[in-house]
Amino acid sequence: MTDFFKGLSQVKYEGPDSTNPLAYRHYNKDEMVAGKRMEDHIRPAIAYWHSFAAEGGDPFGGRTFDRPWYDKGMEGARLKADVAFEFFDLLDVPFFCFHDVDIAPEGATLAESNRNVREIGEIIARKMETGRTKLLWGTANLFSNRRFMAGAATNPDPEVFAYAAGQVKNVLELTHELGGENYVLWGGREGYETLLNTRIGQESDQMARFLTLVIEHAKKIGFTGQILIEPKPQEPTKHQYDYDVATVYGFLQRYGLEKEVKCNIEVGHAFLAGHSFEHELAVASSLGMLGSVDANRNDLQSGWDTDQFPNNPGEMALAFYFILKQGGLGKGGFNFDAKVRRQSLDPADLLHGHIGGLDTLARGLKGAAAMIADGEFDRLLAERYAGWDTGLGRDILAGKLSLADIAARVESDAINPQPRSGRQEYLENLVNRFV
Ligand code: XLS
Ligand code: NI
Ligand code: NI
Repeated sequence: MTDFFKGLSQVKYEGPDSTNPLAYRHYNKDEMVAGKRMEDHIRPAIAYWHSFAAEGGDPFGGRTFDRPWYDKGMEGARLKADVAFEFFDLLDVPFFCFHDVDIAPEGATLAESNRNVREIGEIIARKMETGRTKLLWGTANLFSNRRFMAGAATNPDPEVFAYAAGQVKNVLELTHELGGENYVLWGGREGYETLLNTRIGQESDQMARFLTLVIEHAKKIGFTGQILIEPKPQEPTKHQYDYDVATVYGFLQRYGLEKEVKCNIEVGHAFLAGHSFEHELAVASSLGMLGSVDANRNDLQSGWDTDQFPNNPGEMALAFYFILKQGGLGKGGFNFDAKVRRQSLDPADLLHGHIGGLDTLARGLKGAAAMIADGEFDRLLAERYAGWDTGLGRDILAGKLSLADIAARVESDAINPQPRSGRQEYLENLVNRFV
């Protein structure tokens, strides 16, 4: 045991009336909701980077946090791993996620960096054997080092592509060995700053080649997890290629990869793309692309990815509505891609952030389950589209009528459609009844 979390004990469910700030008030992992344990619905994960690698910097100032593993190389990385696994146990959360550079320091060469990652990977593997924490997903950081400033797969220099491939091979294999259920590709700096020095078509081909190589290698090593792309419209580059779910789907289809990959949808990224979170989930679900979620929220004033903890149960209820409707996230889960603010210095602040986030998810889940059990939404939706199930609507959709046939039908039957209320306010009030 380290003494980082000294004096803090495992967070337990105490119910909505509890005033203990270090207890769950809604997240009750064994509670049955819609036929499944709450933990099995949410499959929450802790992000190694935000909780243990981030230093509290912003564009105007550097490190504010003081952690005993900073600047200590491999020794620091070992201490960080000890503290991370103590944290997973304290929160009693079943999963974590990591990038290669979160767990081990980069070396002078790819070989040295990969060796460092493997060495800490061994330590993590031993912790996972004795503990209950599992790996939701692994990923490679292909954006922090200056070599990636013009992208990884989409870099004008093929040697950068090759270097990135060498990193991904290592993390994908480690993810597989640790029993990871997914492998994520967020498009770090795959995008551009100015079109004056960028060939869009060429970069798209490079990105598809890279993804194809990853898919092939995953198959070769027997990785049966999901490969996930995480859309984001901007930041760090001015324009990110994986803009949103629909853009990613178009890209995958163009290269014949749409059956191989799903999406990891992040709340704040949806918002940056000018969508709502539930929009991205609904689109992904309708395309069979909803794989996993990065849970967080953005500050609505700031216009960038602030990665704050979720705190809006209503938004999460709509999210869970679409997730429950598609029968759950399968191998996916809810990764807290969220960090405490730079003035939140204390180890306990890490607990508060995750406790609030989990309670918010729990309320959302229960709200959505109640919405579905009540049945009114489904009934009204079915009623709204009922015309398409019979007669004219069915014949149009089945392709039985030409444009001329339809026009003739309108005249012969004197069709004169009468508008019906969309009842939005009624529906919004109905949501609030359940949240
Ligand atoms: C950054 C992304 C990143 C990915 C993992 O905006 O959200 O944290 O989830 O590389
Ligand atoms: Ni993310
Ligand atoms: Ni993000």
